[in-house]
Amino acid sequence: MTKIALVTGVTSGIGQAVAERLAKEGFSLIVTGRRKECLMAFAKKLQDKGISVLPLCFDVRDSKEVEAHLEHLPQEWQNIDVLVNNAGLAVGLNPLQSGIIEDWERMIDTNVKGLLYVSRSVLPLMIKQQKGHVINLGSIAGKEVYPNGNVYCATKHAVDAISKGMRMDTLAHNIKVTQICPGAVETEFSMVRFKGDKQRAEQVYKGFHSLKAEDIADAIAYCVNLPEHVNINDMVIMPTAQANSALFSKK
Ligand code: NDP
Ligand code: 8X3
Repeated sequence: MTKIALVTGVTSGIGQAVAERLAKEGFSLIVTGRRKECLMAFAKKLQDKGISVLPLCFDVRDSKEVEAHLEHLPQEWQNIDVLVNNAGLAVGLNPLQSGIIEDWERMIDTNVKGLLYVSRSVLPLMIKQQKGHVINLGSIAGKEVYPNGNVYCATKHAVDAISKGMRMDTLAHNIKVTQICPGAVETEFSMVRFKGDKQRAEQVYKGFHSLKAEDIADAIAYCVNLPEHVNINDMVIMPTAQANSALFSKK
């Protein structure tokens, strides 16, 4: 039987690369995002290759929308084998004392509450099957705090804690929980963080070889393809030129 993966946030970056990679691995895909045109175009691209795709357009911050979409899936899409909780963002890079409350709320609502809402809807489906694999996108920012990273780092530390808690709570149900923690990956991430300031965003990835979204997709494919009895709990993946969240070798 074809396996089903649900990947959140496939309209760009890591989520898109992961969905493409899992399609190559033979999965049918439930894909999500807010930008409807991007989402539908991406779904069509995969469907044109003969892959079964169910695109669902919703905002992970809205618990009612999440419930409406994920708790009423067509019967043939309910046996989800893999959930990739990828949708997330950083907004701003300000000292805490001059932080923008709206930015904090966007990050907390998306990275923490959104991931919880999606998991709350999907885990019961996995428990019903007594199997499943949840992959949470954490970050090096969930392992270390860097200057001005305050709230983004806090949300990714929360993902770290939620991943550990989820692993404990679903242990008896044969569910794997993997956290993937990348360093700098060149995606739309910095454009979003700097609110469309292209020059500032490009600066982040200048002078070193950053990770590409496909590198993270490779790592996720590795985790997903392991034998039934093996789980990677936690994976920190860095560019060779990045030692920790703040230290880079830039030429
Ligand atoms: P991108 O900005 O390229 O992609 C983010 C994706 O998340 C988009 O598809 C976006 O879709 C979706 N998304 C954002 N907010 C929402 C929302 N409220 N509801 C639904 N979907 C949403 O960034 P990345 O690919 O880099 O980021 C993916 C994940 O990886 C994030 O969790 C990020 O924190 C994490 N990460 C990124 C790193 C990096 O350096 N790039 C490093 C470590 C971790 P849309 O706008 O259509 O809703
Ligand atoms: C994204 C990587 O180092 O900008 O999570 O926080 S970092």
